[in-house]
Amino acid sequence: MSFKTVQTKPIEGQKPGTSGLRKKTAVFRQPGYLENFVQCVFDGTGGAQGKTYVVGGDGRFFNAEAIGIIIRMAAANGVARLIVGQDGILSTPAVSNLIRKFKTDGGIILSASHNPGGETGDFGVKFNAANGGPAPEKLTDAIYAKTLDIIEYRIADETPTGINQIGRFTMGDTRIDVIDPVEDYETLMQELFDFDAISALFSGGFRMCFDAMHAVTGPYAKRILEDTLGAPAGSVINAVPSPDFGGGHPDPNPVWASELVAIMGASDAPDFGAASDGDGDRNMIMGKGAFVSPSDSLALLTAYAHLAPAYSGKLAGVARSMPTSQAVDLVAERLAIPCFETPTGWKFFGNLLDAGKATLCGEESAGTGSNHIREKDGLWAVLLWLNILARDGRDIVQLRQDHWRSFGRNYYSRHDYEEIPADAANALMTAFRDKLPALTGTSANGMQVSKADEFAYLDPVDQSLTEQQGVRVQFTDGSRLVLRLSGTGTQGATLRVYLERFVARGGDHNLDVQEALAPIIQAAETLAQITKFTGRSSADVIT
Ligand code: G16
Repeated sequence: MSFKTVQTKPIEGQKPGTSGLRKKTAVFRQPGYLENFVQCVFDGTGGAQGKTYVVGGDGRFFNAEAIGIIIRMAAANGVARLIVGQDGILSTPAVSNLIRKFKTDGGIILSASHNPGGETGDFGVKFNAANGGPAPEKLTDAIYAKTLDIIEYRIADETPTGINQIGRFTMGDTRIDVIDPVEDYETLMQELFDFDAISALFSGGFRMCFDAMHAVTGPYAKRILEDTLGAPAGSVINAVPSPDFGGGHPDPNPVWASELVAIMGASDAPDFGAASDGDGDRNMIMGKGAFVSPSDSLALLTAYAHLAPAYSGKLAGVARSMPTSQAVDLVAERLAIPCFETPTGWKFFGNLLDAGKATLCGEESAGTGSNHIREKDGLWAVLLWLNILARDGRDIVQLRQDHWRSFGRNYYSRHDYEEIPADAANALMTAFRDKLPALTGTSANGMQVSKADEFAYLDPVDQSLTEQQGVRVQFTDGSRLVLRLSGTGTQGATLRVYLERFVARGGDHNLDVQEALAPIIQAAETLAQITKFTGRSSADVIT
């Protein structure tokens, strides 16, 4: 086994965003691009000598090649042991679990999550720390700093050939364990949930459809839902992962998961529908003809989590990202538990989970999870829902209706303006930010502004301060408007407009969502002048 040191130069733009480094696949395939970044991950986290890492990805185009490069670099950098999913496949939640279970020094995940894959799609690399969670900002800052003055990387000459078979091989002093990607994850799920109750639900005739969107959860869902729990064969659709996700966009929302939406809208729809994304950390939940918004799902899961064995005691607390609707706040208040509001990005939940301050966390962007790992977890959310439905007995649509009757409904939607020029997006945000101090007390589209500010987060555990995390306008009737720029896009800028309107108990909870939100949509246009700055008269994606 021979290793070499390759001279290199800094490559511009290797700054990790909301969730790792995401770029066009073609950018990652440029000579030295991946190698530079991986060397900086090793160097920026204190060196790789003697360490143990988990490595896996969502199977998108370039996954296998990238895993090969990472194994060669790990061997040349003196890594003691790598745990790699067979064929280089591991879902993001599975990586988080393996890091924690085997107490490794961290893990490298190859994915651009819900972004499309393929030669012309996106690719990504994310480092997760020893707690199993996405690297916190101090680590990503240290990695980025290394990318600015890197001069060389180390790599083995030989390409590993053993990752397609479960077993063990070595490269130099590095031991590589190739494992079944599903086994340890399934064991964890069995510890958390009442599998007997869910099996009984299926044997009683309950039907579901899980859309794996040609992405990584296919093998996980098939094994757990169909083989172990007894869901009828065919309950999991699009179950074979493909390098370009079957040409689709593996983002589980009503726009991109249109096949599931059609199935759940048919007259013979199954009782329950769900989907997950490219790397398996997001989820979408549906009942017959009904989309359960991620914010409502978080609120309902918080209200009924006690029906699952792992959450039968009192929850320590709950956390949501700032733009997520305030529906869960109402549940937390009734349960008398704290509710934390964090910036967008799962990494901000890590400290709260590690400190035992929160048990459940969730985001409007289809992420829900708990203290079982340090990532959001798509299949976990599906299993928690199944556990609740099995124990409660009500149908999911009825359960949600009863919830609104008891707590009121937070109508919610997100409008995305994609691939707008970065200059225009920044100008819009700057102009809006400048208006904030004068907004309180004024009215927009007939609604009174009670508060207008830019969200900054003081982490209650390590006291770190994160600023400029979204501009928000609160109205006196409980409605809310939030604007921020996405940190996960790979082309231009994406403006996200988050809209929320609260209708209290006794009000009409069955309005069309966009109609219910019309006054706030109009207020967003008046205050932020979206059409003027972006040249767009409507959003590209409305979820
Ligand atoms: C990532 C983060 C999430 C975040 C989402 C959207 O998800 O892990 O915490 O909510 O991006 O971020 P943005 O609004 O900045 O695009 P994923 O599933 O893409 O890893």
